[in-house]
Amino acid sequence: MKEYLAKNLQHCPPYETWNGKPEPHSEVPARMDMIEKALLDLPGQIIYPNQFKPIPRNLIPDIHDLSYLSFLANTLKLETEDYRYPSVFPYRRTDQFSNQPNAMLGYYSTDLYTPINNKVLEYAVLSASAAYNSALAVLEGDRSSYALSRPPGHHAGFDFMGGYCYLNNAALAARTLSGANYQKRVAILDIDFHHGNGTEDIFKKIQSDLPDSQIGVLHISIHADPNEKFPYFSGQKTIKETPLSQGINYPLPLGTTNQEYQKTLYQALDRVCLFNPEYLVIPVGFDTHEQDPIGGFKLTTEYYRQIASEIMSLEKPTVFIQEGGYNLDTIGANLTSFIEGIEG
Ligand code: Q9C
Ligand code: ZN
Repeated sequence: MKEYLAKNLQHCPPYETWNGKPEPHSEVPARMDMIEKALLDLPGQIIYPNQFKPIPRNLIPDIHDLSYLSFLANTLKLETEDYRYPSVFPYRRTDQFSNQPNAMLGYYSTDLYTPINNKVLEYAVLSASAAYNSALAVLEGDRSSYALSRPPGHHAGFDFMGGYCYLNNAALAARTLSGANYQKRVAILDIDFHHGNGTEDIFKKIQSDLPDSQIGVLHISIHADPNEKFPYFSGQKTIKETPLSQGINYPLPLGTTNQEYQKTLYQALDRVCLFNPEYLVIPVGFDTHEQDPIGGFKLTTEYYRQIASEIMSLEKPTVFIQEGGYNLDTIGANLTSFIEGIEG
């Protein structure tokens, strides 16, 4: 399997704010050093950014709003690499926009975890390129590929950033696999600890008017109960009557074990099979691990092998995209176990 590595070691937000106080940022460059170390010990072929093909110009505007992209483009004009954080957010249902820089930063942000500087667009594009190139590998016939992307992407929505994410890597992979008019069916199964609210938002917006029979990209997510954890305002359990365009959500309680997770994984994989996709996109987060500092599930390193092999048993060409996973001591072993499950 080819593994596309976008480490972006320079990307280093200094802190995230919790309860008004700065705390060390969880999404640190060292995550990717540990990931690269693990990859070097595995038989796959690591592809570095100097070998990435550039993302065609039309693709990103297919999944993100032009005004949001122009906001991101304007970050290039910031004078320093100092990270800026929002201070003010629009109140609900306001119809008044503001071009004032601080106001715009609040408008396009969902939280105090995702700062901007004059380099974040470059980092986000490189991270998205790993996802795009992974999708190309599968389109060219590989059975699987893995984008080791940083910054992550699944909390970036059609017109917002958040949860450490700026551009939606998984959505870009799905768009690439599905084609311009979403002719080919793609199922996204998000197994990060947090709800994939950004990806859900994008495909909801793109497909809002479509009946179930015409959905091109189906979004499914297994994640922590949003009554307990970020992103709080999305990811509640789907009911039978919910149109497929809204996505399918499986919230799980804190403390979820391998066995409990496995039951839900089977249900989710059944839904994937019912949809009968040509391709799979799997946003992967090792923040479901028992020792993750910001998670709250109890999955074990050994169990990731089984998750990956259950996914591969569907026998669909599959693109894996790295999202979260914040324990530097276990992220390497977790990735190794997962990749061994992919390779069987
Ligand atoms: N006090 C991803 O896993 N919450 N993003 C942190 C710490 C933010 C996670 C709270 C979680 C964002 C890609
Ligand atoms: Zn996460």
